[in-house]
Amino acid sequence: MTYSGDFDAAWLPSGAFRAVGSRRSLIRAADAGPLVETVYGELADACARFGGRVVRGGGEDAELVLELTDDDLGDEGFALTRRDGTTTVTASGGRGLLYGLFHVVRLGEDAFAGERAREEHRPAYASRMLDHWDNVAVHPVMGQVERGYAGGSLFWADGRARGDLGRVRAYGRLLAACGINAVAVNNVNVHATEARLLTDRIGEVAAIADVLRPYGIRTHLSVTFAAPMVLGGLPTADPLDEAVRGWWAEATRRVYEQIGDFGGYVVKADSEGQPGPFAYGRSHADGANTLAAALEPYGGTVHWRAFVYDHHQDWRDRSTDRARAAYDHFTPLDGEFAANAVLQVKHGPMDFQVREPVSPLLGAMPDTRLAVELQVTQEYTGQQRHACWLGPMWSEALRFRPDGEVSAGRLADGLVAVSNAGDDPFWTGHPLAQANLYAFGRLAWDPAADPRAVLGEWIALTHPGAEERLADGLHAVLDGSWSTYEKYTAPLGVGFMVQPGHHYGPSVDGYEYSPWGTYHFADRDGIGVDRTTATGTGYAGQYAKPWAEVYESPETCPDELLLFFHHVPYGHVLHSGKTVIQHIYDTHFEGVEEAEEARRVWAGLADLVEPARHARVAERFEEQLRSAREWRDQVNSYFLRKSGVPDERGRTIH
Ligand code: BDP
Repeated sequence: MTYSGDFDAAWLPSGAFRAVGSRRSLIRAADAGPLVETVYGELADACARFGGRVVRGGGEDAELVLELTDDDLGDEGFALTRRDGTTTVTASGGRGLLYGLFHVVRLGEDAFAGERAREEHRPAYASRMLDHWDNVAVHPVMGQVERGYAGGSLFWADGRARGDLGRVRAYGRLLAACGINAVAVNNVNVHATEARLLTDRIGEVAAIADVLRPYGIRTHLSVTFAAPMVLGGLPTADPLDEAVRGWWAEATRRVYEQIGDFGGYVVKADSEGQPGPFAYGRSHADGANTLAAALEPYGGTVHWRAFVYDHHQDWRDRSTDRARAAYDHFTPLDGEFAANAVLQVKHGPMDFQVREPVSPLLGAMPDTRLAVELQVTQEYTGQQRHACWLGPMWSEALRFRPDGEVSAGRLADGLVAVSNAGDDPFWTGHPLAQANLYAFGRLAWDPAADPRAVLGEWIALTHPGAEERLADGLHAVLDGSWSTYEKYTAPLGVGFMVQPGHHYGPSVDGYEYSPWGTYHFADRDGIGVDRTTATGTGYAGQYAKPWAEVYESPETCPDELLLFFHHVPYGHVLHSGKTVIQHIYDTHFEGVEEAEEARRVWAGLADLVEPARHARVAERFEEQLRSAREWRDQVNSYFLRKSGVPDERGRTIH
């Protein structure tokens, strides 16, 4: 498919279709639906470009066959075989066929070489969703996309749904090509204009849903818990009130009149000022279940966020540790949520920091459907001005097992992420941040995949036919970029130390004396938050064994999480053999050196990368380096002055 818009082709440049587009293909599907049409359209376009041919039906001798069969592969799975010169993709549903086609595109020429025994592919997570924190109207403080670093919204412009949805279609196509099957089109903080998308403005959502549907993507909407009052004029939003329940049922019926395959609602309630059931003395299960009941007749789901905490915290009160909040609020409700309610849990207990342990809630609600929420938009990881490839971080989180067993299986039932895409020509502001979006989709399909291999896929698809030097260079600047970012920012899992409000750049004490519950407790003697059961907030005790024990003691706690769980003196010796203070100095110097090296490597790739893309990344590396030095200097001089301990290597600390 070609798009006339002036935006980057990301991981679907036409060259990626050379192998499939130069062959004779056959599509066999008895009752073709919109997804089969999409598969046909993709192949027809590729063939028009590369001289192949695609036919429907039968007969013909083909090199690629895509076929709907009765195989039991689920709606999204597919099987791949190659025998006697024919590569065959079979699927039992249209989505499976589309994912199978994109799989063949990813394999390129390899899909047409030798023989291939039957391989079956099925997604690990049935729900693979992106939340867009997009406002329809530009918000005075947050702008159009809350925590968006890639321009304006893909969906909304000039206060309404875009008239030309061509770019949304291209987005849907990119998402399908990495396996994403659901999108929520507006911000979880629902302001007045956006609230109305649920009722009199649902037609705009329907227009977006129409464009995403052919790529197998279901559309969801963030709604305000107070909707029965603000939209329905009722005196209450009490979820157990009959009139309120009736209002939700009727509003939902109307939504499905317009969008037959509507995915459901996303709700942020009793969180950072959003309304919720607490106002009526009701539980979050009561709240979620009222919306779930309204959605149930139509097969919809409510994603209810577990990001509930007190943001007017007193640092002296150890019982309200923000890290404990989600577990404390929600575990007593296990078993009470409706079957079509999904509790959406941030992967860490705090808020998308560069390093956090995995939320203990994920292992503690066996009778509740859970989804893990990741943040692809780089709010706390460099805001798409810094190169920070998050595949390794997510891979680590998704492989975590609450009971300590290493098993296949999944951490939860679904996977959700906050999108990093916008109307920027490169989609993601930083062109290399496209790799994060791609990796989210691929890891949601297969969380056991090697993240480095996933990055390799993205590199190969995005730069088909490129010299090995380019792939090596991209690996060199991205493979270790999360670790580099971690080195020059907040150390050893302590988190934050960012500028309040916009969260870009260092401010060691930025959140230290405010009520948000985000502290490092540094004083002249030491640093870190005591979250042990013995002497601290008790957070470590929210884990099952072995983790409760591993985290409880500084002897066994992994270095990278030490300050998340423990308050220790600066002279505390890490497993690495370094003291905490020396670790802070060393990592901050190293992080800057690594950023310098990445900038140098990137500069050396100028002859291999399209000039506009190269220039955009080069400009971002300049800013990354400026910012990394600022982090290094602020953090190192802060701790030099607090601790009075000099750098043992005698480097100048500014
Ligand atoms: C925080 C963001 C804020 C979001 C909130 C959320 O700073 O903009 O509204 O998460 O997840 O990380 O609701």
